[in-house]
Amino acid sequence: MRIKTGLLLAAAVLLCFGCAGKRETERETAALADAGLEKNENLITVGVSQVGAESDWRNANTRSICSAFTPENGFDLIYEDAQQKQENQIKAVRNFILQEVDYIILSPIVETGWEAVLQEAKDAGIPVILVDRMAEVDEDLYTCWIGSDFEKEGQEAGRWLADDLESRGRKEEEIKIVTLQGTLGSSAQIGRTEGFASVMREHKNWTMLEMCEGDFTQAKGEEVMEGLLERHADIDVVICENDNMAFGAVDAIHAAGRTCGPDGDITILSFDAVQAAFDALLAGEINATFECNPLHGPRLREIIQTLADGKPVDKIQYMEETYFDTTMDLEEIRKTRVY
Ligand code: GZL
Repeated sequence: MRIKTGLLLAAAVLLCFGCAGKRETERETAALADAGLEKNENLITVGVSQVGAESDWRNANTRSICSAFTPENGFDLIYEDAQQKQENQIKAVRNFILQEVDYIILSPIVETGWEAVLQEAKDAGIPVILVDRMAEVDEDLYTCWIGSDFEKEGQEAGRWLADDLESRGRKEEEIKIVTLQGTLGSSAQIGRTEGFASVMREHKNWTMLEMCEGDFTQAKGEEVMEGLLERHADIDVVICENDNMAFGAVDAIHAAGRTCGPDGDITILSFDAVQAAFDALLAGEINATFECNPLHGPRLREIIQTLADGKPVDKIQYMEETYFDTTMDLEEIRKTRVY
């Protein structure tokens, strides 16, 4: 796996030699070799632009991808962490193009703003595979997308809440809800928000008091939940659009002297189902978490190997997912999970 400074060196080298993006002179090749960036023609070079390291889910996703694209598996991986900034992802994709990688894998932090750079990748003849989140572009600008059905995840959470309220004899009760949203404009946030809203519309006695962006991080989740508790004394349910925000929400609820979880006065529903969420379920701090499978690495490797063999791949590919709550044998279940 090559490092970021190498990308900058490559860009500088190619800019010095007239970066038509083609290594046509021996000097370019020698300069890139000096920078430790010569392309190993025996390996498939894959440039990966990752959102960041904002959550346990993201780190599990990164581990899955990086362990799939190794030299032993026939790959040369160039990995770029965008630190949750779209401009860093766009720079990374442009660097991948300069280095003439064989494939680009991109997890778009938000859905908009990708048309130009993905057109550049297409003009350079480099296939782009979108992973995890979607980009709002013409579908001829990416080869395929693999990820989760976020709207279905949101609907599952809504249906779980309806069943839980009914089991508690609260089916007709006025229920006050707040939402900690993920990064606004990201596919996960858009889908989960809309999916839950579609079920809310079936329950006229449910009210969404307020939705605030928690950016998928624990710190922001805690900060946002503090504000919500100050503004609303009557919260019954908190929808957290990922586990890390849920952990922050739990801390804020406890700090405010309130209780949450199956035996508390505030129900907490979350998404991702990372190992720490199992800890929170077992501690009785949250009620349920809706799985978002981050293990894209093996599927991505299979996709690239299929493309490298000149065979077609499905345009849209969903991951298998479920949910977990405190009625289940969580200690047994967690033993079978790798994230
Ligand atoms: C979902 C992914 C989201 C996770 C968060 O596929 O995009 O981003 O739910 C992560 O934990 O930050």
